[in-house]
Amino acid sequence: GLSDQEWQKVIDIWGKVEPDLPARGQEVIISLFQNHPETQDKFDKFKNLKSMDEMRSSEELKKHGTTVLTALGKILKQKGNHEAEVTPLAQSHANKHKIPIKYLEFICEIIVGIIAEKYAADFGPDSQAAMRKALELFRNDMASKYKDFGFQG
Ligand code: MNH
Repeated sequence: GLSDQEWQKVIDIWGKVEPDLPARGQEVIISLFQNHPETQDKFDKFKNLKSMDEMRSSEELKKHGTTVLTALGKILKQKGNHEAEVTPLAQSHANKHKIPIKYLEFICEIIVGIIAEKYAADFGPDSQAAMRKALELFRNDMASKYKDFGFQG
């Protein structure tokens, strides 16, 4: 798990990101699709978006980015006691959306990269390491639920 200080770093940096969730969420989803095109095929509602222009002007994509980061923020704020949040998310992502754990690794890496780019002054090496640990914990708990549901992930 994470120490109290590590959780505090995670909570602090998330406090900087939170006012900009729609913009950051949009960037995260677009970067996911650009760097890992296979992830876009998982979205019936986004697979038709081809150019960068189409992605940037999709209000639906921006809304989804906000949904994802809002859910992630809620999970991070639980400081590891996130069973109540992670269980339904694992359920939908395993059984309904069929999202491999590998894709969760992709998005977590992109989230860290975008925070590093946009909040460099507030996201030093210690904060970055703490955030990576928190995201790893989230993914591990998702993976363990996937297993319970019999999804190979
Ligand atoms: Mn994801 C829907 C959170 C990563 C594909 N996602 C949702 C919803 C939330 C959510 C909340 C809406 C409620 C639900 O269906 O459970 N998603 C997350 C979080 C992460 C995440 C917190 C990681 C961080 N999701 C991913 C990744 C992919 C993905 C990675 C695919 C590569 N998610 C989906 C799809 C939907 C969805 C597909 C359904 C979208 C729709 O049609 O509305």
